[in-house]
Amino acid sequence: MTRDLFDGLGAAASAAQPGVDALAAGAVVLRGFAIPSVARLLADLEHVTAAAPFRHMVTPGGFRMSVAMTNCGALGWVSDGTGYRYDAVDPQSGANWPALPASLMQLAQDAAARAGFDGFLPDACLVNRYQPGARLSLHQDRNERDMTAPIVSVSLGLPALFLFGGLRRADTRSRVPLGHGDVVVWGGPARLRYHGVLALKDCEHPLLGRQRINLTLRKAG
Ligand code: MD3
Ligand code: FE
Repeated sequence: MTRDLFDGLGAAASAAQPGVDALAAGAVVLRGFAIPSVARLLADLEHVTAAAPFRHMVTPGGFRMSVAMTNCGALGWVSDGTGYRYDAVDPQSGANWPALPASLMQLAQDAAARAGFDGFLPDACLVNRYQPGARLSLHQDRNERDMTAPIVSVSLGLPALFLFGGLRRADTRSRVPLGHGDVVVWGGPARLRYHGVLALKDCEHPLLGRQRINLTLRKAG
């Protein structure tokens, strides 16, 4: 049973570890893993958002996303009327995206290794900001070139209910609470599962106020 839950992950994840929840094959929640790094992460994020402010992108279908986004790293995720893509240039400034802060790179590599993915080298970090009512509808992340690399996500601020589906859009979804400091590694057989985020409840977080920030580190290129 335990073996099945961790299929596709390395030996490191198979050992029972405190604060580590297996969501499904290939998906591991590291509860509170980012807590020791939060102060540094937030300071580094200030620089990122000063250079590349949060904005509401538009879907290819013409809808304004309720989640505000920006990016750091060599590549950034962009959505506009022409579709979704990774681009080295922020279309709003015409400049390259700000560099991936070392603190974020280190955290992502440590988390990936803990889940059994040694040698994770992300080149893109999508930064999502949820204010009360913001949500992310069910989708797959499939614009990245190398599907053998995991995605590492870091949640900060207000808690959210994450929707975790299957490989088909119509598959049943479970709801997973993700709170401040939680880090999730999604790889192997979980990499292409449908997922989304329910509308953020209006609460106040002691450090971040009325928002949730989610960082997703990816190997996009
Ligand atoms: C499961 N972000 O940016 S992070 C996204 O909380 C995205 O902002 C959500 O989905 C957020 O694309 C969820 C968790 C996540 C990220 C990528 C995944 C879960 C995933 C890829 C495959 C399966
Ligand atoms: Fe996603």
